[in-house]
Amino acid sequence: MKNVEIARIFNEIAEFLEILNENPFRIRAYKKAAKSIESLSSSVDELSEEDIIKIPGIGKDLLGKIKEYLSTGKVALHEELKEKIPYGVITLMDIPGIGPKTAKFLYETLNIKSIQDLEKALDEGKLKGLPGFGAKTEENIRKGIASFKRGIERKPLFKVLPIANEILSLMKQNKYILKIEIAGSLRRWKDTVKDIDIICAASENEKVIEYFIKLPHIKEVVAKGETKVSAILKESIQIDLRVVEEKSFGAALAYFTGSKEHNIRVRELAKQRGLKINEYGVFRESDEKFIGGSSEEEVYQVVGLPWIPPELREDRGEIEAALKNALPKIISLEDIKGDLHIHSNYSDGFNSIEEIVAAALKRNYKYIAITEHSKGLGVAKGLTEDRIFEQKKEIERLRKRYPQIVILQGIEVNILQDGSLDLKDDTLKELDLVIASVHSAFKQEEKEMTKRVIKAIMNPYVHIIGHPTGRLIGEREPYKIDIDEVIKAASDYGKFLEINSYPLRMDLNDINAKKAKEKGVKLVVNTDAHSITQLDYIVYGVSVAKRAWLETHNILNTFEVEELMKLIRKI
Ligand code: DGT
Ligand code: CA
Ligand code: ZN
Repeated sequence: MKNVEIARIFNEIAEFLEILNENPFRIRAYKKAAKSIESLSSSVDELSEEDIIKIPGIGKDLLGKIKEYLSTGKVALHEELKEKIPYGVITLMDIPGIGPKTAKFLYETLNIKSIQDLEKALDEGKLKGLPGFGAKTEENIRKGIASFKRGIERKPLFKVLPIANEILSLMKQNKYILKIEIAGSLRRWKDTVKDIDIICAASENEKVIEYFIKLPHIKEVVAKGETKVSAILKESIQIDLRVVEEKSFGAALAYFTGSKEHNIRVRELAKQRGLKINEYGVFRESDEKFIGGSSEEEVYQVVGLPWIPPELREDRGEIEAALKNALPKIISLEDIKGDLHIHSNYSDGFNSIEEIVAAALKRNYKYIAITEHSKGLGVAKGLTEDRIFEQKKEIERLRKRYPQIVILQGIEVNILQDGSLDLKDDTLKELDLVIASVHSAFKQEEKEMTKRVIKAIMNPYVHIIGHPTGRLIGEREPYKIDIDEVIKAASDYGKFLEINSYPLRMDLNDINAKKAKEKGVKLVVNTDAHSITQLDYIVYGVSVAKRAWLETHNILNTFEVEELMKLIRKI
């Protein structure tokens, strides 16, 4: 996506400017813009100028830079900065503990221009004796490098999926390709992925491979053979393309979709039938005769199984269920009838409620809930009681104007340290829907945090616990909480747990959401959108729901309006 590329360029400009010790406001402006662009769900080249200027943090100057990139593929300022400072110097700042001052100092005193240079300098003892570099600092840098390396091993799904889809659509334009699919953890919608795996069948392998390595995304080809290419993308993601014969396509796709654990189980079943499955097909063990493999259905069928959706292929009971013909009827995007966690510009959201209503109607939603933050500490522009009252009036006006959709006035109320809420019950009971979330004091002990959240569950006006574990993928670990106890309390008090679709959250995750289902607790798949484009994030929450084996009846926002209102006890 163009967005990923522009965000990368803006971030790099900010980092170069930091090294040059430029105006902090200017630096922050680039970082903020990068963040907004990265979280857009439509590509900037599909947006009008008026839409782009509405993106938070984009003014005239940055609009100019975006236009420059869209017409030339480059931003002149970025190019100039790369001339001034070697590119590798800014990569030093990816190491936790190394800021712009240190990066600049290392470059100027030891000509360190990359992480490899830095490791070498450490090993050769060159940092010893430099002003400000004691043994402790050296150790911290080593630790920082190790943690950086661990961090790049896996990337959040949402950073990789749009790039993979873009590559897939470019590949589909090549006439020598007969079939092509994304495989691996990406096809299973795992929340983090190591790399991109693509499988294709081609009429001429060589033509396809040549085309692939010339794609604009490719930074470096690591290995190239007749049937496989490994490369690194500009975003530092590894990608593997495998080209197979058409008759093996299904077998290769199944093999490389994994998971490894799932494949092992399928192969065991094959063995029991005197068959052998590998990436080339299904074979009779006695004489190696080829039995099939052009489609995945064929592969599953020969071992006596129905086709299993990739999201279930984790060896978490799907083989047993499939053998009994009892796979869950997992939900799909079309089952979602509304979004019950949306922020408008009444708090820290970007769009007006009316714009949100229009966007929801475009998605054919039957209902939405506007759920601002409450006034408490730490959250931007949280609503006071007065503002809640003002908003109520506006929502009532909009209800008259848009009778085709139900607009609920909700709130995302903060759960305070002791489990009380930062709005009075008298206020909460006036609202249609109450989500309670933890937004502060993340470092509590497990017991305390569990008690805190359960206390919120016990509040009679709370319907939903928002993003129940607080994790931010790759950025913040979940807070310590006994999720089994939380699920039990939700079951006891008839409350809902959220699957927050915000791609950094995906919280509850698949495993916990499946546990909730097994205890009879209903979930709700919300976006937590802060702009109308973010309503598209719903696909990430739906993917968690699929991986959690959820069916429509397990999810609050798949119900029709009337049932929904009963379930939240409003009629
Ligand atoms: P990740 O770590 O996010 O890349 O996860 P995957 O599942 O995409 O793993 P990856 O890329 O290493 O391999 C893709 C699939 O290929 C994997 O899900 C199953 C299959 N596969 C890879 N290596 C092996 C292996 O040694 N044995 C078996 N049975 N399958 C393998
Ligand atoms: Ca993979
Ligand atoms: Zn929240």
